[in-house]
Amino acid sequence: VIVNHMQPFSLKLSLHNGVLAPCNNHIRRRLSDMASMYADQEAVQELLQHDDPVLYEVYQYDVPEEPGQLLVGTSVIHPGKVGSEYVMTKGHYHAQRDTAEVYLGLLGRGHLMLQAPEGDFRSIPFERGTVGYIPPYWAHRMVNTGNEDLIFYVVYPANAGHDYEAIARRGFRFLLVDRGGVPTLIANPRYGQHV
Ligand code: PAN
Ligand code: ZN
Repeated sequence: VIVNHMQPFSLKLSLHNGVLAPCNNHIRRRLSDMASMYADQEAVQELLQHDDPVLYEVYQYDVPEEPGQLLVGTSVIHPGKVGSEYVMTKGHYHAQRDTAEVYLGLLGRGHLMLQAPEGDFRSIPFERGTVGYIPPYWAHRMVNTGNEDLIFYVVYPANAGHDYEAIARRGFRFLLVDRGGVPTLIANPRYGQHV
């Protein structure tokens, strides 16, 4: 008996620019959408006086958010820094904490930062061909440490949902900053103290 009438489908993913077609959910995140998340608030204000740049984009093909379904999408993080901190995603826990995710690097260079609720932290270097496995319960954020777009493909349970609140409030334990051209992890001086 067929209980699920959803039809099979295919999408085209551009391996050059990450665009997914068709795409029914295109998200653009600007600096003003995550201004409080960068450590150097003077640099944020300085940048916002001139411009409100798009920092990253997500192309996703939404399907019903029910158990058993999978969401697929690409993320394109543009290169750059806010102060000495590299451009990054907001980062989140899945609202449904016991859901995992897979990231596949397609273009560019970066680091996948992961943090468990107890504070355990990992940073995984990412490049074309890297497969990152994000286990259930781990918060995750991608950082573009290169000078071109960082593009990666993701697959995760459609009922996972996103909890941005905890990361917006506490941040990650470490920041990824440019120290003389070398991506370097430093302790986050504001960890646990965001507004
Ligand atoms: C990814 C992320 C995407 C953007 O699809 O949602 O890279 O990052 P933020 O959602 O943290 O802004 C994913 O992890 N989905 O679950
Ligand atoms: Zn996720």
